[in-house]
Amino acid sequence: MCRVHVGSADGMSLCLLGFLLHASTQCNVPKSDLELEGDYLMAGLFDIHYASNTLHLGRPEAMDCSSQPFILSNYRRFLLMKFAVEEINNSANLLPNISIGYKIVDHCSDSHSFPSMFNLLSVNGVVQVWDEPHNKLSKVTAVIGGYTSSKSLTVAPLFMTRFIPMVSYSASSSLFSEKKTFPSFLRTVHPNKAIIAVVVRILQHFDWRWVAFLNIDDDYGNDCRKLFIAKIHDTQICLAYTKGLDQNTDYLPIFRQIETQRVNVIVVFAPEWMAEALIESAIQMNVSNKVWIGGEGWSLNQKLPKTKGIQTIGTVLGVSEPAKTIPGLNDFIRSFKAHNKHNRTKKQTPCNQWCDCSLSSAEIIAADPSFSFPVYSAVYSVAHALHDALQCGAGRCNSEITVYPHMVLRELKKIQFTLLNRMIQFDENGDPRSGSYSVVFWNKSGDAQEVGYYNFYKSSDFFISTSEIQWFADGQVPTSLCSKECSEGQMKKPQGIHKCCFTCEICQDGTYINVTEDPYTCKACSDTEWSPEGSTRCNLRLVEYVPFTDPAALGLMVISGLLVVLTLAVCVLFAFHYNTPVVRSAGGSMCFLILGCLSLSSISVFFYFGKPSVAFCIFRFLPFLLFYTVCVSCFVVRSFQIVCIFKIAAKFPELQSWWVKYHGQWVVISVAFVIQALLLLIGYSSDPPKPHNETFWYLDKIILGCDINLKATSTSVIFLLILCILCFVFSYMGKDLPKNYNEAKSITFCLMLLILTWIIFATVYMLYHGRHIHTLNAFAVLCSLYSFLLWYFLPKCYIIMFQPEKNTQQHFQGLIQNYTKTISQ
Ligand SMILES: *[C@@H]1O[C@H](CO)[C@@H](O)[C@H](O)[C@H]1NC(C)=O
Ligand SMILES: *[C@@H]1O[C@H](CO)[C@@H](O)[C@H](O)[C@H]1NC(C)=O
Ligand SMILES: *[C@@H]1O[C@H](CO)[C@@H](O)[C@H](O)[C@H]1NC(C)=O
Ligand SMILES: *[C@@H]1O[C@H](CO)[C@@H](O)[C@H](O)[C@H]1NC(C)=O
Ligand SMILES: *[C@@H]1O[C@H](CO)[C@@H](O)[C@H](O)[C@H]1NC(C)=O
Ligand SMILES: *[C@@H]1O[C@H](CO)[C@@H](O)[C@H](O)[C@H]1NC(C)=O
Ligand SMILES: CC(=O)N[C@H]1CO[C@H](CO)[C@@H](O)[C@@H]1O
Repeated sequence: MCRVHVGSADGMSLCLLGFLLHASTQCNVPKSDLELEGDYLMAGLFDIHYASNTLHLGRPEAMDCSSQPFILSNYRRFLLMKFAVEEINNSANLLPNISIGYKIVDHCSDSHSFPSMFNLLSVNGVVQVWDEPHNKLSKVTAVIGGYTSSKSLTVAPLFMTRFIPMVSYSASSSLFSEKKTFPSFLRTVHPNKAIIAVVVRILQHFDWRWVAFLNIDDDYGNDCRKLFIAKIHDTQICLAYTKGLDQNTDYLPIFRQIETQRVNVIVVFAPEWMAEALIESAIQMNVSNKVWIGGEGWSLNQKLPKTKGIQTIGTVLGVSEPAKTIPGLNDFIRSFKAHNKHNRTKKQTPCNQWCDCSLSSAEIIAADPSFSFPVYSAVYSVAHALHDALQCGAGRCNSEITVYPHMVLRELKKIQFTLLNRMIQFDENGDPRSGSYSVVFWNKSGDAQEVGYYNFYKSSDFFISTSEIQWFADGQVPTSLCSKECSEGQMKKPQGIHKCCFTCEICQDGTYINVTEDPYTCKACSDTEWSPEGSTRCNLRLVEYVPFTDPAALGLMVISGLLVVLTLAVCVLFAFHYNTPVVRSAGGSMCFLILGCLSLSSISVFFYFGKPSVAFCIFRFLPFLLFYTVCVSCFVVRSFQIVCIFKIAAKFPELQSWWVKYHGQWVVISVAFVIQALLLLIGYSSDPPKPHNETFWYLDKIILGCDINLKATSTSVIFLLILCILCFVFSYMGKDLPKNYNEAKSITFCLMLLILTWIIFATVYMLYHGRHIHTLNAFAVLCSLYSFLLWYFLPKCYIIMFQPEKNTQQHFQGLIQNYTKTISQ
């Protein structure tokens, strides 16, 4: 039995803390496969057996590993170390004339392996604690191992305190990159960060966003999970389900949960033995149609891909270090087995350096080859460091130098050599500086077929050959989504805590969605843009207005020019026949004022076209409102006078004399003009009309127009309206006056036309909102002007020119006499 005696202290229970005291270990070590004498020793930690942590012992004692379950792949790794040491030993270039030996420990238990560790550190059964002469130091210059992160964490402090380099071939937890805590820890395997990056790349490549993550509940598995969650944080991947597993886990509820959540992709980070249990129970429980993504621990497993029913669970992908055959290893294993055919009796089991391994060489060769190269390169790294520390070269080494572990550590950090075409070099954290990963697929013949790679240190190039993978779903790449992706133009409305679960809602018109920016909100388009329902972008609205070159605009401007010409012609005609009764009865000099105002009003028409500016908007309404008011007030006065002459004058003669005396007509017209001018001035100065972009009626257009502020302009419009009504009332009162001598009748008719025009315009305005509403508005203005010109002035021109017999004093006298006769009857 391997016993640990506490020397100067008196408590046996302090055994495990013995390294603080002056402790000694006593192991009578017989010749074993796990040990080799040499000038310098390497320790090797290999989990050849596996003892569960739940094993409880009654007292502190070393564990007998050989009775625990055997792990074949680790046995192969142990043989690989043996092979590497032998190769180095026989090499003429590396460490010439120096022999290296090893002490390999079966590191089967996490908590019960301290005696073996103390054995490694001891010299002649004594563990040095204080700074004592160097000659009493252990011959162990470096440790190769350990295998799992947890076990490495437990024993690392023993080696760290002495700066004994620990080169692990498999402990990938991120913790070991922390050089403050693990100053002499290096590794030839990539830290978990790297493999998690590959797994996430695979998930992204196949667009799997709804995944489950199962991990062994230890330092390795939990580190992987932590890194995975951090890595997917900014991606579209959601972690639907996660669970830490141990050997007592009941898998049934886990698979049920995964099934209810409809997760189709399961990432598993577990060691070989756990993955075997997991996959076998998945087969048993009829789990089907899943994609499994394995970590390095089991992706190159040799037994599982050949298990019966493995095809039913779905497709298995894995990430592993690239397959690398170590030349000569298989021959070595065969010859080793040939020399060790005889059964050895299990005599003494010193410090777990015993293996009763009656296996055939074929079985060993076929074991899981993962971590082969890391083991091989770890041994070589230490040898190279030792080589450098001993200043070896040209067939001999400097024999004066005594090498201590810290010297090996210093050299290890600097080494740089090529092994099997691969560069071996450590970065400042003791992690490998370069490397790559393979993506493997478990094919129908039960092999891990390489289908892709990931080169993460150089340019992060990633490749995966989808066509080589035979999916369970008839060649279709399986999907794993919580909710189906929304179709274009739809926004995601989150449901629950996961960003992957949502319902889709179509974006309303006038809004758009840019999924690369934010898939969860429909953004509103700006005022100058538009979009139909379900848009991914906004379109510029079409800017519309009536340009001067528009045919309708040209036509209206010509007509309005014609108006000016006509009024001028009428003016000339009236001026030549100024003293005739027709002109007199039409208003005499007032006619010129009316005609002038009609011409001035027509200025407005020109400002209905072109791109509106503030000035355009002002001139669009101002001339018409102002001068048309004057026109209408003239007609008010005319119709009032007619009524007055024939009806009121008789009853109120003093009113008529007052009217004549004070030029009542001009007073009224001036007052109307001043009132309207003031109203417009106040209205426009408080809030002048501005260009207005009409976007309400048409989704895809902007109609440029003027913003008529009703508050500011309504008073002047109402004033004009009142004048019109007055005019209408007066002219209507005179509708039964003498035939032919009847301005009142034509004024009524003009006003009727005017009102009709604007009623029609108002109706159209309510129904039609296109750009030609402005053309129609100009047309309505022209109609208002022409109605007076055509129906009031033109008949008089006709009489002047073609019926001069009616344009005589006698004719008028006769008419009036006739009228007075009918009145008096
Ligand atoms: C090899 O080492 C032995 C002692 O370890 C020494 O006697 C011998 O000279 C060395 N040979 C060479 C070539 O250095
Ligand atoms: C799996 O399927 C087999 C046969 O199809 C059935 O006998 C067995 O009970 C099923 N197991 C479970 C856990 O559903
Ligand atoms: C070795 O032991 C196994 C059983 O442990 C036995 O079957 C086998 O015959 C033995 N071989 C020799 C050479 O003794
Ligand atoms: C499976 O993969 C192995 C190794 O890559 C290959 O030799 C074999 O042909 C593959 N089998 C099938 C059915 O593709
Ligand atoms: C969406 O947003 C991205 C990032 O802001 C931008 O590069 C892209 O052009 C946008 N797509 C569209 C259609 O506007
Ligand atoms: C109206 O639209 C025109 C043309 O798109 C633009 O230049 C102007 O700034 C807009 N005006 C307002 C008030 O939005
Ligand atoms: C155990 C072993 O292989 N030892 C070898 C070490 O290397 C020398 C030559 O350098 C051999 O003679 C030993 O047999």
